Amino acid sequence: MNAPAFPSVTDAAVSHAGMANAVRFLAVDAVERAKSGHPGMPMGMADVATVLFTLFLKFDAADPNWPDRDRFILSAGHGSMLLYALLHLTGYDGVTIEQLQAFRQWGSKTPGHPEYGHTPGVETTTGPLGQGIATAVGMALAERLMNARFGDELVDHFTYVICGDGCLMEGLSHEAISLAGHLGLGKLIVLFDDNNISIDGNTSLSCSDDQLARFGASGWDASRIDGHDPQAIAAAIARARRSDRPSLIACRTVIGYGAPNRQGSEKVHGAPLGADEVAATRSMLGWPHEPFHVPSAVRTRWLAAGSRGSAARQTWIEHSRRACANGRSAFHDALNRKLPCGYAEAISDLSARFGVERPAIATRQASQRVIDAIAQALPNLLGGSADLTHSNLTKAGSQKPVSPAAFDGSYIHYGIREHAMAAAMNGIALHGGFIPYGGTFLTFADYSRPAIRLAALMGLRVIHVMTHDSIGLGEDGPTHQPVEHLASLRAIPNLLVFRPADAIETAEAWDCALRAETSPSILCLSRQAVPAFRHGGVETNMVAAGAYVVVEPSGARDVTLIATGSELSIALAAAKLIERDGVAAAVVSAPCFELFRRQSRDYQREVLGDAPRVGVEAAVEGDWARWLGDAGEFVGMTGFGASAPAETLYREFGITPEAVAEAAKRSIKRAQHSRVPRAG
Ligand SMILES: Cc1ncc(C[n+]2csc(CCOP(=O)(O)OP(=O)(O)O)c2C)c(N)n1
Repeated sequence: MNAPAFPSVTDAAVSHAGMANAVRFLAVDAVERAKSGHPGMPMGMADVATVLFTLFLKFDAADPNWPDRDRFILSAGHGSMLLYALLHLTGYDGVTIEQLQAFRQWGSKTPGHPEYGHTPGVETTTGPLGQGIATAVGMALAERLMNARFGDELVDHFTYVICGDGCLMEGLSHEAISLAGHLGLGKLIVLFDDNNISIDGNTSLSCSDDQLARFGASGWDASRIDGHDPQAIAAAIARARRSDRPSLIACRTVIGYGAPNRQGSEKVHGAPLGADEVAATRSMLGWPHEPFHVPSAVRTRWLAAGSRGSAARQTWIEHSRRACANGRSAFHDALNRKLPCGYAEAISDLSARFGVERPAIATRQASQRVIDAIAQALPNLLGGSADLTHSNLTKAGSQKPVSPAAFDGSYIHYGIREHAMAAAMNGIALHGGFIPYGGTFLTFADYSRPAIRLAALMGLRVIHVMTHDSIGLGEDGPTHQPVEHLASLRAIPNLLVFRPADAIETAEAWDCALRAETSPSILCLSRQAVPAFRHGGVETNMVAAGAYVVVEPSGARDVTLIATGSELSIALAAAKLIERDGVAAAVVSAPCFELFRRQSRDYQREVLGDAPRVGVEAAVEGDWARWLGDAGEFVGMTGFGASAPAETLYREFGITPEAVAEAAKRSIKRAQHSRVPRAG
């Protein structure tokens, strides 16, 4: 817990300046070679990063995934070369000098912005400003939660963030800072690149915030230092590590430090310096070396920094071995991404019960029953809601709220901070040890969308429980009624958007989401009750197929009705209506387009059939057309909803069994018409 004894940063054989300049010039040379990138930030923050990595950061380059390592988040992702230079110099496998020379090129380990899972040592994908700091809040929270469960010997690390003015101007930072301050995340330390410059010029163009006062008001320790004075940097970090509050260290720096004609100006933010300025910088900083050359004494000292944590890691391995002396341990179970056997039993018992009871309840209520049924079998399930717990029905009876005095809890009251909730859940998933889920209304998915997109890009198992999923929510009106959200969320690659139609499908959707180790999920759930249509006794998870046949007529199909969620019962009623007129309709439930897309062509054809198709969903059409074909028709919304009881809205907006029946008949006619060969 105490600050490490650090040598005077100037009395080692290689000076601090030599170490920091190695970082600076790798960044300068890589940006120059790529002819694009951001040299200013790495040049400005090289001193801070050097002090952090050589004296404080607990890490071992030989094992980038050691669970008790400190986390380092480069929230200012545009300064990616700062991170790549550090990873290279400290000896991360694969981050070679050739990779730095291939900065921003196809297939390299050094993409424009840091990408999780692509480069060892990159803890999260950053680039959209503000995401890194908010993700880090989730990591720091996960650390405390794990610490409360497993103790200092197994979990005791810091989360460090480098962010810039841009991250702090983003609204997301406010939510994140506020949440971290409330929870008293003392092991979160933010190093703010306080250089007063962003792309347009001086930050005074657009911002007059007193950042220290702002963080102070949210319960942080906040101080300002000279970001080029290694002693001051070290002292501030040491102080921050002793604090029981999160800490902001505003590091006053000069962007592009050392570039004589460009430093301190926006000109150095996001463009190569150019050959003349690079030469002038070499001369000003006393760095006569060829591009990409690091003198061996400097290299040796950096590599030593990279293995500084080796002894701590060995000690941790011993502790970890002791923890599972009897073969298994709760700690290792938590880190294991596989679901325990107890979970499988709990979820299949519940599905069977739903099959017998056939409850006509809202899918959000079914979800509540799922959570209650699995919470104890899944001790690493970490729930929460953005202040809609009683509407989202996200809290299991057994879950205790998390608070600064109770990190052993497993339910987070995120407050009305949807975006920070989504980003923090990403951080929790990245940290390891938990499966996070969090609730809000589907219409507010837009507030969290940037973080959801990053979860999909990173392939994180994060579960969003989004209730009140259509006009079916009724009287709250069009502000609260999602219409375009399903379509827009389905457009995000690798995001599983589920819209279950009854209690059994809800249990199956939860099961899919929990088993999706490399995809985030959104469970879109109804406020209003829906009838049960599935019977018990089906062992297979039907939702996992994305879409499946619910009703198959005995003879050939005249039409196929495809619906999701609360509209499935409308499709089923429509099928009965047209049956009276001798029309044979199949009914397909399509709870997850993305999973259906992943099925074989044969299976898709089998489900969709050759007959004309009608889609039913109380939302805008989006990409339904791809499933409906030329003759098909969509019954849904074409604009915003309105404030009225749900039944009135369904009637007024024409989403009824009668309307579906009419659409079916029209589709059949259209199909027949198109089959008649044209004369002449
Ligand atoms: C959400 C978001 N908006 C805009 C951008 C484009 N952008 C990249 S860096 C930057 C300016 C950041 O300024 P600052 O954090 O002060 O970085 P510095 O100039 O000090 O490197 C902007 C607007 C972005 N990456 N993310």
